[in-house]
Amino acid sequence: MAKRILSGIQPTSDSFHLGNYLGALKQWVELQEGNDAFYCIVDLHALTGEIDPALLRKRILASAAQLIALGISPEKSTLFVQSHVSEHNQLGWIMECIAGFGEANRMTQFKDKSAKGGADSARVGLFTYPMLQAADILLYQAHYVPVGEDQRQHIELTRDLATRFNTRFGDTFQIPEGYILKSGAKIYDLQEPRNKMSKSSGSAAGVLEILDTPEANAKKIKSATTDAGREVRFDEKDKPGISNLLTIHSALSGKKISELENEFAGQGYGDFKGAVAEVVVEYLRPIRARALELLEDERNLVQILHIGADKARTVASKTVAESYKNLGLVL
Ligand code: ATP
Ligand code: LTN
Repeated sequence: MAKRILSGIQPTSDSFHLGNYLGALKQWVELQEGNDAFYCIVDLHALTGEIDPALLRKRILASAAQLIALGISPEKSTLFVQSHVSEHNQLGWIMECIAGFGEANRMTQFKDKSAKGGADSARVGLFTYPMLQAADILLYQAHYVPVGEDQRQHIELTRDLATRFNTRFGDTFQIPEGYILKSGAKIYDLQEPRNKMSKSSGSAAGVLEILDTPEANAKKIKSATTDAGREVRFDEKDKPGISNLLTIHSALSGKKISELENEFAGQGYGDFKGAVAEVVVEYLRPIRARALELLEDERNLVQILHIGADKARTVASKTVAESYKNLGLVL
């Protein structure tokens, strides 16, 4: 039987970057095949940070357009926006009432994020966010949740909450498993190749954005930090910049790193960077064009998302009804 997959991504940047794509979203596209995949733009989670209404709206739509453009098919999978399906809030509250304060307090992402802005200014929503995430997953009875390593603790919490509920109130939820994306490449900042490519902490010149112009991305690659040597060789310790570019080329061109090392033997870094720029630009060109085209017809894009939400709600409402009934609420 087809496995149910669920994952979510926050609409917190104007554009996804190549790290998001190669580390996560490319696997989302692959997992559509042969599985029953639900992919959610988790806009309610994005409210736990600074809220800029105009920007949030723009980013939700841009996220949807990019996901479709990079291969998430609204026919093959269920693509939707979290706030369109109010069952997320309903089950989120139940999860908050199942979770202990102590176990919520152990979530390291909360500790990291609240430490950045000072614990007193962190919102209550940032603290309860993992319980909403558990609801995102359990509503759809997901078997597998593809996420990065940083989300492992939230998946464990989700499993604990589901098991506790099932034991105390009767079988209600599928116990999900994390599908930790190890196979996905880790991509580093072009300017600071020892740091990961990141929308929040990366340097503007070091992040390759999907919606950036081909010229801008080519320029960033050509000015990427490399080492003083001349050899195009994979060596993460001594040649992090060149290694990162080899990883990017290999992930997009499908050529093995050893093949690339042979191909560029005896050539300078300039030629190699030119080749990487071409591979990246040609790969992203149609994706960017399709995303911009989708963004031009906002009504159509929102309609696609509403159709996804209708499909999601059909599954989610059954789970909420079942959990309400098992809790003793009168339906
Ligand atoms: P931030 O650094 O602001 O937290 P981010 O740019 O790392 O954000 P997230 O929204 O945290 O992006 O990540 C979305 C997905 O992309 C996650 O599954 C994460 O593991 C993956 N991802 C993010 N950056 C990279 C990267 N540099 N290489 C590989 N995968 C990445
Ligand atoms: N917390 C995740 C985003 C997220 C998610 C989810 C991932 C919210 N709900 C459900 C998988 C399943 C993050 O910060 N990357």
